[in-house]
Amino acid sequence: MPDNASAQQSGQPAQGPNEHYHQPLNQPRALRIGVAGPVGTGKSSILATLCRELADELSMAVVTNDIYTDEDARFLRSAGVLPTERIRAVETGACPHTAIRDDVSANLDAVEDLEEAYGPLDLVLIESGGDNLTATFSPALADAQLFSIDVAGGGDVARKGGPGITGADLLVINKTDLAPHVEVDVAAMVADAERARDGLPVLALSKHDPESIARLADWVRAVLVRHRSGTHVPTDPGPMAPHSHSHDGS
Ligand SMILES: Nc1nc2c(ncn2[C@@H]2O[C@H](COP(=O)(O)OP(=O)(O)O)[C@@H](O)[C@H]2O)c(=O)[nH]1
Ligand SMILES: [Mg+2]
Repeated sequence: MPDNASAQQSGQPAQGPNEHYHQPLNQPRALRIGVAGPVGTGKSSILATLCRELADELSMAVVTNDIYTDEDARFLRSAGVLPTERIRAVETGACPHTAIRDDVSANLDAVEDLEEAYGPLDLVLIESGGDNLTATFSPALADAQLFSIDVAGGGDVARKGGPGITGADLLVINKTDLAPHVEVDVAAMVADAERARDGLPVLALSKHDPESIARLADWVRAVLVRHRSGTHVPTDPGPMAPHSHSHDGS
């Protein structure tokens, strides 16, 4: 149903399972959302959660990036949240951050293959390999990006900055259910993050907290509305931590 629902929304005729689809030139391609952040902060879990929440209303696919394995793709396939063939792994070799930032061709090929095979797609989620704490997506690959940190990393992570924390379209402070166990004050962590982000949104999330999951899904829906109306502008959080100095020659 999601394929047909999407096709009808976009004015395309509904298709049978064996028909081959080509993206019409005048139709916006799928929204591509990147999910970055340090290893273990819950990126794969966020992808699984979003698939669970949105796959009934949107036609979706997933691309994962791993150094030598397809571990993340296998986790997501076994979670049963999307048809397995809609989950592709890009094996990046030594530098997963390069594959999402400097040379995004393998990722773009994976996204385009998925669109060709299962299109029209509404949403493609891309998980970063996460070998680098500050890795961010190139806007040539991700239209919008979410950066994930977790309370288990300590309450001061949000204050330490870095391009994902300060500039990603959404900062997720994940695993809030663990906060009491690691003596972190979630409200203070959110406030620190908000100060670092100059008005960009911050979301306290736990896979065990349905309200927070609903807010995450609503953020994706809102980006999709802007993407479809042509008002969403992909931005680059930047390759390095922000710094301030004058460029006016003074
Ligand atoms: N308690 C708790 N654990 C979580 C949450 N999200 C993810 N995890 C766990 O954190 C670990 C790492 O998650 P994963 O999604 O693989 O992180 P990734 O390396 O960033 O992709 C796994 O054991 C998850 O079950 C959460 O909201 N709460
Ligand atoms: Mg993962």
